[in-house]
Amino acid sequence: MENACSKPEKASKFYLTTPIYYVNASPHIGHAYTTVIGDCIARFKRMKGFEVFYLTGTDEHGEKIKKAAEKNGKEVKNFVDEVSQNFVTLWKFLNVSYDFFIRTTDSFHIQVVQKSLQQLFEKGDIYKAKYRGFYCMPCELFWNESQIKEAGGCPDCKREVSEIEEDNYFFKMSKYESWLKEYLKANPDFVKPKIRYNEVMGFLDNNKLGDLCISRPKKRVSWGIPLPFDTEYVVYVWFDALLNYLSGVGFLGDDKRFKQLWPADIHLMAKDILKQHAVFWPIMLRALDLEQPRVVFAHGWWKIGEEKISKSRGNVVNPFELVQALGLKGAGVDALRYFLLREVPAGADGNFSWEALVSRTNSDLANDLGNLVYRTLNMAEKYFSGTVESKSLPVPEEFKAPFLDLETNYAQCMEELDFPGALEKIFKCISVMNKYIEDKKPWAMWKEKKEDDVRSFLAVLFEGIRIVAFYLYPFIPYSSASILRQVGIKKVDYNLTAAKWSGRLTFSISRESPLFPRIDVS
Ligand code: ME8
Repeated sequence: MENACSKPEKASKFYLTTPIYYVNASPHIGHAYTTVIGDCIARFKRMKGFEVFYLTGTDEHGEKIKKAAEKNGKEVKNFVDEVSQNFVTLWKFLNVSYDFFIRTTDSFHIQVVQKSLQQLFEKGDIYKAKYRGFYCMPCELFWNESQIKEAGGCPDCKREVSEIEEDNYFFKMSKYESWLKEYLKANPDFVKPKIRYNEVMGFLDNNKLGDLCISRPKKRVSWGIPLPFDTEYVVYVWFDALLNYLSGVGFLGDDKRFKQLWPADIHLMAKDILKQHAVFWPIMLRALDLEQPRVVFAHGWWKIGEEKISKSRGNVVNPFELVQALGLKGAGVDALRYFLLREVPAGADGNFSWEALVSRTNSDLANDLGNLVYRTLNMAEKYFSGTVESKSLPVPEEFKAPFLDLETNYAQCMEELDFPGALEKIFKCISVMNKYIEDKKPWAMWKEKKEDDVRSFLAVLFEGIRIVAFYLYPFIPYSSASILRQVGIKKVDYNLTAAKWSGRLTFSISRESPLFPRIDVS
């Protein structure tokens, strides 16, 4: 099995990133997906005792952004401030525990970009030459004539491209081509999952790496960071954007912090921007004499039918509206997070539908988890006025295998970003507990006046629920905290070592409204 983010771990820090998202439109479910994956990893790593630094942010320069501002009748800086804030608001709403939100219009970032450009220019890795090519504005990518002819438009998005001829600055990527090939051969775990690694290797085998045009004349593109050695030009957005991973952790500003955090342990993104992260980025780092990130992980796309969900295709799903439509109060956010992480393996594409979201929520969260918690709390209330004090905690035979499997293999699944795998293990324990209630028939025990048996029966269930709530924390943090409060655990230290059978005998419940009422689909 592949291991995306555990090896090799340096000291106790863990630095992870999402892409910085374009601010030409508001965030959608695709952006939420990457950021929720990042949050799930960040919470898990914190539970394992790592000092986590989780970076996300927005990519705010370039022609595409300026055009979007004009279309909205706004001054460009006001426009990017507004849209960037929509991302911040969404991440707070989705309970994303990021540590820093970077914007490419932040002045410290601009300085890092300019200083890095200057370094590369002085080193001779940047030169000026005539440029002729075809430009796809939505992708912010250049192509040559044969690529355009073959694809009948932009090879990535199939849209129309514009022909451009002008003097520009180039970054000598070709100089590093053989180094990159060797590096990737020697580090087959650098790009994950394997299918994406093979894609990058295939790309490098079938294409000669040209130098990268990294400037745009200011007269054509005015919204960008000026080149420090020629202010008639601004820098290409990708060159600007990728450097956020360095500026976000103190590069060329706070040496101590930078040394502590760099290299990144995992860069998360979808497969659409793999080339920039697995080809451009390692070469930029090599040219800057910096260490390589540990892992570049490219997940799949959420689609509707055959179409990728994207703002330019106009089929976006708004996460705020989805959560509201679920009508589950606070737990609606968890339902969406759960669906995104449970429904498809992180490497594969997923098909989004409202029906699938509702069905997942009803079956797993309302029926299985919600019911288990609700029934157990009800019994504690009915039989013991909410306080269960048991003399013993006999772990039932049928609990042993699934709980041991969870304890032994959960971390491995999480390290491999196998979220459905980790959740299946948790839900196996939940279903065993539900079956235990059916089999044991506590109401019959109660009738037969076996009070102590009912006490230990409930204590076992509460302990099992306490354990699964810990393991669920990275996925559904709001509900995990609520479950723990309801079984009487007020102060929680989310640590994996606490997610074990503890021999706890007393549970004093404190009820809250049901977590996941069934959603009516009629
Ligand atoms: O590319 N399914 O920004 P962007 C899954 N600014 N993930 C999706 C998705 C979908 N349908 N749609 C978007 C950029 N994403 C650059 C990045 S980084 C130095 C610069 C997610 O706003 C996914 O993470 O187009 C994808 O890679 C990213 O949003 C693209 O965001």
